[in-house]
Amino acid sequence: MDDLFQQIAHCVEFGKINKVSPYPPDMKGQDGADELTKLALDSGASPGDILTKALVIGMEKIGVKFRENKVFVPQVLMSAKAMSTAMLHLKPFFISGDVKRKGTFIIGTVVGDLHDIGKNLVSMMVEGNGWEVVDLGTDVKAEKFVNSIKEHPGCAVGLSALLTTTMASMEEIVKDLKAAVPETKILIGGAPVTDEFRKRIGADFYSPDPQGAVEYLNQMVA
Ligand code: B12
Repeated sequence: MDDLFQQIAHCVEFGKINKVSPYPPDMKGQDGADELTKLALDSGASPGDILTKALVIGMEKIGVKFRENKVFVPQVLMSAKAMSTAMLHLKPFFISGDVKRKGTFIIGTVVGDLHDIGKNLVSMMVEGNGWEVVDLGTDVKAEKFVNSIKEHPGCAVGLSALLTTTMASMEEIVKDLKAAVPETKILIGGAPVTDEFRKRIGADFYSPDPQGAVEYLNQMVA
């Protein structure tokens, strides 16, 4: 089974979705994350093991490569697509409660801001690492974050901002969240955001990339 897990991890790392997918060219015609995940389930592997010993490993590898600028956004999107295709086979087990997630991560781009590419990457990487992700989309007001946090006790929340103007919205939202749900950990990111800014506005964690968010969240539940 370990060999099959390694093959699935490899498919996720290199963005091999399924047999008919032409990407990456050197894996053309081979089974992808889709077929191999089904094979692993049919062979008796537990959905939890497929998630943690195969899919998460592949996503971690691509996350580290992305942080080190060894791969770029399109490769990460292919990996996320391979991972989410495999996840379709596992979803019924998560829904039935047979497999536990690490926790819930709520994410959104702050009010006034419509940029969502970076936010989606963070969302996919966190989900690929075994978290349930609630994506509130873009242009999200504090109230919507607060309502969602209250529906998911013990969750963490991520805020994304890409405009210098919406960094002000981020500051306001952090203030509102700290007042309404002080125990909730707040992660922030987006191109103009810095750790200096995080300290100033009182958020809990800043990362310039999705992998940092994954590592912070994982150590919360370690
Ligand atoms: C694509 C884009 C758009 C697209 C957005 C499409 C979409 N669906 O997202 C469109 C065309 C809609 C757009 C619109 C605008 N844009 Co624009 N846009 C960009 C552009 C080119 C790329 C942004 C991007 O996706 N980067 C790639 C992603 C992967 O990077 P990222 O978002 O930074 O995310 C990474 C990290 O920051 C981190 N991260 C992100 N979020 C989070 C959250 C957490 C919790 C964590 C831990 C990490 C994290 O992880 C990600 C992966 O590493 C940038 C320029 C640039 N090169 O950055 C301008 C840019 C951001 N836009 C800009 C502007 C001005 C605008 C507009 C105001 C233009 C206009 N006059 O209408 C509007 C604003 C609309 C609005 N209200 O939001 C300016 C902002 C200037 C500023 N300092 O404020 C930029 C910098 C361009 C420029 N040089 O002038 N834009």
